[in-house]
Amino acid sequence: MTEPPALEALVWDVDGTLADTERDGHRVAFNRAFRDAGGPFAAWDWDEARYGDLLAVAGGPERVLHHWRAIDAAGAAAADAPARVAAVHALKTAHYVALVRGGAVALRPGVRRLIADARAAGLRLAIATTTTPANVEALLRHTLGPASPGWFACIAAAEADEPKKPAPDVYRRVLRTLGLPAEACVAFEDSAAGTEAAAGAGIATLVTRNAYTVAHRLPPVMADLDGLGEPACDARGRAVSPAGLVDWRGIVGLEDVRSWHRQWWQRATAAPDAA
Ligand code: XBP
Ligand code: MG
Repeated sequence: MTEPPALEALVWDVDGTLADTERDGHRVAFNRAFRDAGGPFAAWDWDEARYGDLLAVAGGPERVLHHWRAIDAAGAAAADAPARVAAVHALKTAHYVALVRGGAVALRPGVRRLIADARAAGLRLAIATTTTPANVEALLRHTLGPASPGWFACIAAAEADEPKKPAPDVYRRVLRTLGLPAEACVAFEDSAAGTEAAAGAGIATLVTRNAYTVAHRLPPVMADLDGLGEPACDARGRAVSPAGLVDWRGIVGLEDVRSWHRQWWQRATAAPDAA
């Protein structure tokens, strides 16, 4: 068995992982944009359940087009449809940024603590997200402070022509930018698509499920939890151990992340008959 690589970087998903942004942030922003845009969008109003279904489609513009095709295939196929989608999504991003700046979205428990501990320990930080760059900037600045975007060695957000999660492209872009092998990183994700993207890039993943992703079927992960936990509020779930995934409860600290990362790679590199 080869010695597992040292952990050098934490790679964070944004929506649903750093913060529960979808229900009270993105969904509200979309609905406000639909009202502003009028025309074919004037009567649209995504409730929590419909938005939860639409989260299966990565990317806001893609989500709008998917819904439009479902309710009016001819309208969605019109020559001006792409421009209308782009325009309503630009309105949505403006509303989302305003909502974040207005305090509509808070970091999930434990995120601020773990990021601070990782920085103090000299680990590098990165972001791998499907969302629009302006959304990441607004969330980081409003929740972690104006200097916080500079804490991240790489902020990989939605880029034209790059396949979105569950494609691994955004995580591979982070690895290239960091100049690190996948084995030296841990990804933090909330969803099946995000975890598949990280796994596709070969990165061990710690999942913190949320209300929208509680029932997602995941590929193998190093930890499958309901959060990172904080004093008086333990995280619960399962985490890797020499015996495989076992029940775990507590407050996720950097040493837990390091231990799970080490055990994940020990199991991954163990000779098959030793497993
Ligand atoms: C979540 C997404 C994004 C957001 C909406 O990204 O899929 O599409 O829901 O943001 P992740 P946009 O979990 O990878 O952070 O409207 O800017 O796409
Ligand atoms: Mg996510």
